[in-house]
Amino acid sequence: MTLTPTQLKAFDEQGYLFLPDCFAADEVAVLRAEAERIYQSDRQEVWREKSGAPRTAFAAHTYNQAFRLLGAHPRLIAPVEQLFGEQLYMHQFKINAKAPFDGELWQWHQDYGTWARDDGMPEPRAMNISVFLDEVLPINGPLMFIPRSHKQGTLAAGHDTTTTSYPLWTLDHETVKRLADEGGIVAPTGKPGGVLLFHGNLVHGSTANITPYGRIIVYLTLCAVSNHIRKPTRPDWIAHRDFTPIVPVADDALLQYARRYKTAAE
Ligand SMILES: O=C(O)CCC(=O)C(=O)O
Repeated sequence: MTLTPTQLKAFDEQGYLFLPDCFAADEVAVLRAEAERIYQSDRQEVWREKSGAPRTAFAAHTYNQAFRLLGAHPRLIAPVEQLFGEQLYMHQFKINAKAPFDGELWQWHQDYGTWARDDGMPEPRAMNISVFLDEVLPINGPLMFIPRSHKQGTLAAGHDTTTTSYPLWTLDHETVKRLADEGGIVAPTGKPGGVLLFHGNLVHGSTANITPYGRIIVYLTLCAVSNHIRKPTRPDWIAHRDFTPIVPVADDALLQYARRYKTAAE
């Protein structure tokens, strides 16, 4: 999958792109079933909300075959390689739950702020590319972006270790208001199988989910290999130390796996 000149221009201007219908229903079904299985496990990589509901599961691409195939999927790797002009490694891999009723917020932040301060990443040459496993609705805690905020560089931030179970470098209200007055706020929504990619400096956050509708999104943080982290402080299952370039799998690898999985379950 290659981004068109129009998509490249939109990404450069707005800081994000939504690509609907990237993954088929069978591909999403196997990922969704495996995500639920992982959330029920008691692995250290499964991070929970204060209520005990799952918040995020880290590093599933290292121990789960469906997520391993997703983590090397050409539909995700190719557009980011195109944007950075070099091969990529996996800096972080998360399956964010935003659980029905209990999914808590993500404060306003820039991802690169955390990668730079906590992991020693030299430049914002990494980005999140996310796959919707549930329908993302205006009401179930969609990601909210401040368009064009990626043009502001890396902003001053404070280390918030108390608001949720997950420490994050967050922006103050004054900064968020100034940027929102300039760029507005958008919340891209869409069906399962849609993909959202966004610049490492794009300011974003999400509200709590008090609806009965869950909102699982998988985030691959893909980093240009030459931009590998230099001073990691977080565990290696949060900020990976394997800088080997990702070799994409075949485009139908996940689909074939999903079909075998479905047959075995019948
Ligand atoms: O999943 C969400 O709602 C937000 C996740 C996020 O902001 C992040 O991983 O940086």
